[in-house]
Amino acid sequence: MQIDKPMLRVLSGQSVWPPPTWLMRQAGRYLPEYREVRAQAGDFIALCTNPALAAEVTLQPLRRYGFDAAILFSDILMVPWALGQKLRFAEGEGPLLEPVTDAAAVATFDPSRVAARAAPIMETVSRLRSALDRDYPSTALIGFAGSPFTVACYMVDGRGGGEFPAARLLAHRDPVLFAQLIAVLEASTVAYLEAQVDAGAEVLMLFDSWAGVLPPDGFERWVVGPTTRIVAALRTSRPQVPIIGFPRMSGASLPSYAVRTGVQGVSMDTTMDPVWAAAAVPASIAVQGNLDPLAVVAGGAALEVGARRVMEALRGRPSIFNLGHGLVPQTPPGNVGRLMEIIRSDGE
Ligand code: 1CP
Repeated sequence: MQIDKPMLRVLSGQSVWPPPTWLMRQAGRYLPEYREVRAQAGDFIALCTNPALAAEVTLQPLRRYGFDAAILFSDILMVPWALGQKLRFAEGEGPLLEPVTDAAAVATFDPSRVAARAAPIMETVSRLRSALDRDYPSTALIGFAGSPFTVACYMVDGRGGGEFPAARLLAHRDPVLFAQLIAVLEASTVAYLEAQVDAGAEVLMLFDSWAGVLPPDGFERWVVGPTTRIVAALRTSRPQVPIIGFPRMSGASLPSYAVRTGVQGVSMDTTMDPVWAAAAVPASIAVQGNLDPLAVVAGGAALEVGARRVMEALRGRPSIFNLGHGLVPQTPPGNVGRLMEIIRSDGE
């Protein structure tokens, strides 16, 4: 394990300054070179399951900006896809799935087949690890999955959008069925992430993008419980690999989520006061975040002031600079370059 990588040092509890930096959705539509490969691949699933092209788009932002981490180019919905749920990405509409509404649908899902069906994604991970070892030896490779609750939201509602009325209602109306779906996703996620580690991932991230829609008892049962069990399983089977959790929009629950789930790092969303979070999360757990992605679109004073405010909050504790959510397609690539200059000139 190459502990000299800044990301791995921070996730082992050390402070590194300037903080290692990567950006959620650092590969994607704001980059013209991504749009070119995307057009060549045809549809989005074809891109995610083509190891040569998926590795290429993962590496594109490293060539421009030299981030401290590369994140596998894939999607959280590749787990439902590997479970056999019908999935397509409609142009301009986001993901569309055949909604899961009953026990018969859940019974068709077999977690033990996920890693094998996702073999092309593991091949991408393995190519990426070789490319990093050769060309970017201090850059860490992040593998990821969605957390069970967030993935279940898409599986039950069949689409994105952020409200997920069908999934939230199912959790209330038929908690036994919802728990069965969550259990399938827990087992699938562990197997899928273990396979990513075996292919070369050095850090894992769990995206719980919609954790914030739940009431407190739901947050406990559907977010903290499954995440704690997934982290425990991975810390036992692959103890060398640190895990970052991202319970988006979970507000004041962030520190207790961080402590109780056993993660090595926790990601702050855009709404969170980083000064508060940096103090409230124990210093043995890294914090990651949380510049507003729209400050990167705006550039100028919004970017300078926003970036420096986050930097000041992160100083003196294990931290990773990132955004509070993903880069958006209208981001000018030059503003990402400027952001990296601001971060890297600090402390010189
Ligand atoms: O047309 C395109 O090119 C598709 C746009 C796109 C991209 C670039 C999608 C569809 N997914 C991705 C890549 C992706 N998704 C990555 C790897 C790239 C990187 O970070 O550099 C990752 C980590 C994700 C994770 C993901 N997908 C999340 C969790 C993070 C978050 O943004 O909250 C979620 C919620 C998704 C679902 C998804 N996939 C794609 C879209 C447009 C959405 C959101 C749908 C919605 O709810 O509106």
